[in-house]
Amino acid sequence: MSIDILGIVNNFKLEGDFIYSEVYGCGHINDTYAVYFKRDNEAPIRYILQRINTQIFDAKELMENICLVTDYLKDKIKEEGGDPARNTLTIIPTVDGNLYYEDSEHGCWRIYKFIEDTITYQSAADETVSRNVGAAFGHFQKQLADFDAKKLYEIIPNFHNTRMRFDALKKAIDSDAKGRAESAKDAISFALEREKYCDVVTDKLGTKEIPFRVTHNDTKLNNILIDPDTGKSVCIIDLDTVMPGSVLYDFGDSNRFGSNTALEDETDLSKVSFDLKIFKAFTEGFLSEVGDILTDTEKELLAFSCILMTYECGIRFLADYLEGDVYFKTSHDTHNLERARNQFKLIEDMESKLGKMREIVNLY
Ligand code: ADP
Ligand code: GN1
Ligand code: MG
Repeated sequence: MSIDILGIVNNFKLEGDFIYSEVYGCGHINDTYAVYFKRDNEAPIRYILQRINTQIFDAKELMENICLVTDYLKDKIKEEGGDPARNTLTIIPTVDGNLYYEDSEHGCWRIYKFIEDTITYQSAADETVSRNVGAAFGHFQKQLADFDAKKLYEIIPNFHNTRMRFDALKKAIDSDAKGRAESAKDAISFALEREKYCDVVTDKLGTKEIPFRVTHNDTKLNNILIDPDTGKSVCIIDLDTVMPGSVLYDFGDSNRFGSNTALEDETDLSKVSFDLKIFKAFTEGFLSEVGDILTDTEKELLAFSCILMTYECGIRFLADYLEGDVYFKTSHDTHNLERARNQFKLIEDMESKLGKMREIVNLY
């Protein structure tokens, strides 16, 4: 079914006349487009248009969260002498003043200012970028330290509850709805053998040995826009999952993706490995911002958190494969299985490097 982009963008307060749109970016969740507008005597302008994935998110709650967080961040950025129009997302309201537009088929659409002159990476960048990204995610943590988490909806409850992700995987294996379990035997055994990882962080959150903080929860490297000239972070995007969580989720998830020498869906597993130099640079940047805030228990678990978040993501891909690709966007039938195998290869490599990873954390 073709989408009437013009009919959608006409509902927003935008400058100029619509020219065309293109599918944009590599996100797994929302449908993202760049939409181009021409203006009199000025260069054309583009915006980011997204159809919110309403199978996953309640659009109203989601956009209220993002509005609160970006308003808060804009004040912080101003205080710091930054550029609030570039250093965080800007929601463009609808002509009726709403945060999103709902079409006649209940599709929910939002528009952000397009942050120009930036790039995203899809796997390990260089050490300078990694250090900067670590510092940027650490700084984000600091900026939100005093944000009142009670104001936020828990937009996806138990998002990083690895035990619940594990139980969901077991259910998917048992029901084997698409008859795919046989083809994923290797990945299933790998996941089941590592059940011991599930409760390490959630147990400590439960006993308050680890504090809840306001965290991003989806810190993969393509959720940060980088200045191609300086390699510095311009903007942390994809604020959909900002909610209370553990700092270990943000640290671990960022390294899951950003310290992988290969793409997340690389099928040549000989290319998949955990790059200790990139990890070291990230850790240095991250701890330069939050080293004095984190508790000893959090610091002790930083290295392990990379394994945990890779494990959690791997079992989510695997469960989605078994359930018939109902959650993550895929381009072919075995895509989620390939992603799961990729994450599991990365875990094997991290397991053999965990001692070194801990030594690196201790340096900072
Ligand atoms: P998803 O939730 O599907 O991952 P994202 O919000 O991360 O969607 O957006 C997908 C991609 O679109 C990003 O990785 C980035 O490349 C691009 N993008 C998103 N928002 C902006 C923006 N405001 N300016 C420039 N690029 C953006
Ligand atoms: C999704 O939205 P995106 O593509 O940045 C997912 C993350 C996974 C990631 C794996 C809301 O992130 O949790 O770690 O894919 N986001 C959501 O690449 O589920
Ligand atoms: Mg994203």
